[in-house]
Amino acid sequence: MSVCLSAQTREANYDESKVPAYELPEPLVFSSGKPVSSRRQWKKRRAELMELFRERMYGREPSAPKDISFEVTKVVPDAFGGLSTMKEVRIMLDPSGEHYLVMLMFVPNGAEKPVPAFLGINFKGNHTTTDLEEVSLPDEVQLRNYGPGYQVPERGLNARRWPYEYILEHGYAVCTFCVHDPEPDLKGHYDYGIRKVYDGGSPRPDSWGSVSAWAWSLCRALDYLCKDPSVDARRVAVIGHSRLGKTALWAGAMDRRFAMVVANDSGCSGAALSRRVYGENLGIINTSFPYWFCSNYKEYNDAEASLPFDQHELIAMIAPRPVYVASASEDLWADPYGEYLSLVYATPVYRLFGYDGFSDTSMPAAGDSKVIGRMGHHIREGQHDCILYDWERFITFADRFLKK
Ligand code: GTR
Repeated sequence: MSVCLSAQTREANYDESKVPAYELPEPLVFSSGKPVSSRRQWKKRRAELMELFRERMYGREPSAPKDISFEVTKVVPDAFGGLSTMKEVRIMLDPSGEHYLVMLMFVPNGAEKPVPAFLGINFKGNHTTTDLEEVSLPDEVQLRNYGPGYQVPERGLNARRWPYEYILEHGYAVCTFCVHDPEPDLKGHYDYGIRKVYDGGSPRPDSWGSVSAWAWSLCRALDYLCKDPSVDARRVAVIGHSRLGKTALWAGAMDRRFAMVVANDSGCSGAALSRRVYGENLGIINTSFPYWFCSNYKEYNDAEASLPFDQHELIAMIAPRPVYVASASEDLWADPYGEYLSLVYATPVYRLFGYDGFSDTSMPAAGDSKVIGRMGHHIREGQHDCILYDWERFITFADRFLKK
């Protein structure tokens, strides 16, 4: 009987009238029931939430490695017809030299240095983010860490998601690396990624999942940016689409050096409230992608109401830094309304810091775009994707906070 029930709830619900009645945990109330009434108390509450998210959902990441080296492996001073300097940087993830990121970066030429930057992971390889021939294909070490049988996708395949020239013309550097560099985004590939190295061979129920490993790698990329004089590491926006939007949110919570966070179509276990159980739900995500989160998280399959937190508290942990949540009207799998509501329910924490946020609980119409205080939101008409339309709005938002 119960098997039957759980199979039913694992089917995605798209009917608003079937969203269960739910009560969200209050970000400004400690687990003990005591209210948070000052910024100093929020510091403690935030630490309590971080601990809960680590133990129950993302898993525990290792501390930043010491003595990790960087190497600039390529410089092209006149990329995009002179608009930009392109660099490739090898960023070591462990002392063995067996695991590294190859970060591709474009810095606008002629702009006053250091410049603000966007940093985000790509799905299929640096060479898929642009047609530029100068961008290297993955090397032998990278391919070995992606696991056997990996087929290198064609150059420029995902270029529409990375409108580099537009970003550069607006005065921002842009930096990216392939998701598979730290940890392959493939089921059953634990043996190939960085998680295993730091887990000491085998995972525990609260060992980091791959979303945590990707987020941690964004922090390592930021470590490098702190040493690159062309970029202002105090003005870096971490950005991501979909599973990598989930990752950008967690990176922003984990590492307060990120000055801004942008999550595009991040959906279930990203910006969307889990308790709405609308579109993709925890049972579905933990079954399709059992390696994204720690194994404790599976306890909440078909039991969202028993989570000790919800995703609005992930947004709250980014406060008071600027945060942008974007949705697409046809991307119901990601629950656009639930993504928006997370902003609304994180607003009390922004207010504690003296910034306004969203308070209207009605669903914004397709095509709407709004900034209130340090929160931005839009819902693009169309499908799950990240295109120039989205970037135009991210840049307008970033101009408010990251330009001098
Ligand atoms: C889907 C997954 C979503 C989202 C998406 C993506 O298959 O169910 O949570 O992450 O992939 O990353 O494009």
